Amino acid sequence: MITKKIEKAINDQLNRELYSAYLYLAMSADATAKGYKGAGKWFRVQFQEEQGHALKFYDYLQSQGAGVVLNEIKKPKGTWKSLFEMFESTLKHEQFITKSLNELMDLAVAGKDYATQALVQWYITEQIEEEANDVDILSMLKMAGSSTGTQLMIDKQLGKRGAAS
Ligand code: OFO
Repeated sequence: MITKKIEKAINDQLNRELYSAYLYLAMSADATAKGYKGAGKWFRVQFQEEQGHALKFYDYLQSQGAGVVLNEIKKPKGTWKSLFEMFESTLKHEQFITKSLNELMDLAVAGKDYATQALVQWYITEQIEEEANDVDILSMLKMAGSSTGTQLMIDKQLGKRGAAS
């Protein structure tokens, strides 16, 4: 059983995860349209991962007999100037998600809600990997600079990303 306060906070986080999915689908479309098929695939896998994150909160709410509230999902931006800008926005967004998960954890700790703490810990651990991946990709893109050849090599590498688990 979870409190109404935690229920509302989880529903807000569920909406953020759905927005994340939406944002990465927009990036996938833009990258593919610009000829970066590898990045297009990378973001499509990320879109699927975020849907999984949203569903994990959804299932938890239902397992607790709490209500699922599906709010409006904000419209994401549609175009980015470069792959670098795209991954810069990705890292910034993930840092925002980490912050919101930390706040959710604070609420769960304050309410001595151990089940929610265990759930949110899973996401916090996942965020370490997500942010590290973005930092790695950004540093590769920084090294590539304006070299189209190197950017295309990185794009090819991004396209090797496997399906979402
Ligand atoms: Fe991109 O991470 Fe969800 O939580």
